[in-house]
Amino acid sequence: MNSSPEKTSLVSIELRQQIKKYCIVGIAVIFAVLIIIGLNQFQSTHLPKNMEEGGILLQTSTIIQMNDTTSSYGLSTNSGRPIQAEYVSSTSSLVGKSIDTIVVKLQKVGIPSGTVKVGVFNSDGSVKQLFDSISTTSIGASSYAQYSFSLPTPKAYQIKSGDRIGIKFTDGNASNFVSIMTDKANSFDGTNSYLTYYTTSWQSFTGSDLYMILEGHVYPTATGKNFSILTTIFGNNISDQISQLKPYFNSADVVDLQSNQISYASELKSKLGVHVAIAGQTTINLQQLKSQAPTWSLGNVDVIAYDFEPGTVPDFSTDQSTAISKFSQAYQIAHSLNKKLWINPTWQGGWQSDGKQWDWGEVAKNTDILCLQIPNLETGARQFGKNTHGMTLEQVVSSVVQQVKSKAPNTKLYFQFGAGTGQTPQQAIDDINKIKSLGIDGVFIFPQSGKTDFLVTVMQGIGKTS
Ligand SMILES: [Ca+2]
Repeated sequence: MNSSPEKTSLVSIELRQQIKKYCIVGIAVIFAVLIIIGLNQFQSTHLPKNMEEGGILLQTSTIIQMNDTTSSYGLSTNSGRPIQAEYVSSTSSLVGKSIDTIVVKLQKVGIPSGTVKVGVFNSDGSVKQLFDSISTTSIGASSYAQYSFSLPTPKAYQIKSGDRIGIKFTDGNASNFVSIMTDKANSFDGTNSYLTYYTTSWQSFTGSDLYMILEGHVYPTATGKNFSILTTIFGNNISDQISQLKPYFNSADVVDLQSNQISYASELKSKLGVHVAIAGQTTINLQQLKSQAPTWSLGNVDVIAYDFEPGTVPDFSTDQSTAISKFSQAYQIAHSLNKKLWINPTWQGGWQSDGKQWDWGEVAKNTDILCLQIPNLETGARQFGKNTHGMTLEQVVSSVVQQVKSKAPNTKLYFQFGAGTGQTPQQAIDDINKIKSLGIDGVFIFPQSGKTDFLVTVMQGIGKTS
């Protein structure tokens, strides 16, 4: 996170929120063309301290199921002895425990080539559950080092009696192999769990263990009234919309206004109890934001929103370092006004020309709220997921959660779902319900102008009430 002179005074302020907006500009000349223009919105929100207990701050917790870090003796793994593992007997303390991460200590000897598989193995040596793989080229030769292998979040594996947890390497030979560290002091779980390796049959060493750390992680998800919603209200009849939305919003939520409707901020706060975000009335660049934002009446505003999407935002770039520079500047602008920053980039815009995707953890370091638009991955996402980058909606969300929560754990993470042409509330409900338990802080529901009914239906469908 960037630092600013105001940061200290904002420590108790939470954020969330954000932006978004789209304006429909109908140019009904001869061609009666409707042009939908995405409006950037900047909003800022100060969240009260007590919001931190209501689904705004969701802390990931780590549960360590095995922690044997005694280093005694290395054992080779190669074609003649392809599996080294910790055996889980029926009385093992590991039975029934959930893990998503395996840590072992490895060293390369000679010049083995191939891939080491890490996970759980069956009695016949086949892979029961692969956690991850590592090429021998990525294993150090000078000394033993810890290597960590994880299932994609939020997947977990529940350990069963008879499991063999470890590594498998079927290449190499007696001179070129992968060595794994063991504990000959049997520090873990007595003879209930112990070292085993496979040659042409399983060999058991009840007085030893692998050097091994097994971890599970819990990604709490707020539910019901505490599930955090970002949304935007625009168009006509703002007061009527506020009245209609009252049963569904509370202090866990952030509602965005465009800067020309900022006068409704006090009504939003008093009637809905939400935090208020503000965005530029039209798509503006950073320089315009910097000059305009101080002129807005920000007294009831908590968050400033900065949109970042192709086609509508002058600052847009697919280059990660360029984008992060923009986010960093926006952060400084928001915090100079004692507001939090909400950025709203698109997942697809995060694919660089070289084919690499942004590291969303690095992006998240430069904002208080990261809301990731997943256009075409929004409602109807499943069709999109099959033909774009080969990732499903759940895989996209899980990968972003892992990056953001590991590098910027204090940044609030949201995904945007919207009401595009021809999309139904049920599609949004189905997709949100698929990903709401994946470790996110909430979702941004973007209705088209004045479509309050859509918003209400979605709120009901995902169980969100005040
Ligand atoms: Ca043991």
